[in-house]
Amino acid sequence: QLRRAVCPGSFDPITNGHLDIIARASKLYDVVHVAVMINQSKKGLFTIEERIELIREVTADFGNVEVESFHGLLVDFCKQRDIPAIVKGLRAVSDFDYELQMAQMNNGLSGVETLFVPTNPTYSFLSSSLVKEVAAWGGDVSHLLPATVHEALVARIAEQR
Ligand code: COD
Repeated sequence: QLRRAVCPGSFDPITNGHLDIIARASKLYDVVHVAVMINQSKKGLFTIEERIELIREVTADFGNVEVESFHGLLVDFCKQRDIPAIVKGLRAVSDFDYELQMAQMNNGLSGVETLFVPTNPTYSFLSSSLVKEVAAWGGDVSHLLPATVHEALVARIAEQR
């Protein structure tokens, strides 16, 4: 039986920090599912389809990453696909409180385990929202995103002006 894990998130858009966690998970598991979780209360800069497309492009070389969106609870995504493990990056202690709550809630709901991978220190300050803010004000974020994602971000910001 294939060993599966999921890397969930909003990925609006995917950053080098996300990509580092997905790459490391893809070496530990046979199949890594990347789940773009739909949150109707948050309107993103990119549509769900655009996020999926960008993630597919930058994870294609890994060979064992499947990307899809999901509307609902992460534990239901896992149940439907027989995924026993959630892999998450931990950036700093500030992430810990909320991540621990979610890990415990998810485990209580369905028994799914959460495994934390310590963030590469190069990306410990990096989040999609900071990248969008800095880019919107003209700051250079090209070193924080895969090249195709950076191009898409710059284009989207230009469109919005
Ligand atoms: N370095 C390493 N890892 C990173 C970095 C970085 N710089 N940035 C992000 N990550 C990792 C983290 O593990 C993070 O959790 C994940 O990538 C996703 O990040 P984001 O910002 O795209 O996504 P979030 O934080 O909005 O994702 C939250 C979820 C969508 C995972 C969560 O809300 C969820 O599971 N929602 C589904 C509904 C549900 O089941 N709710 C109940 C939860 S108990």
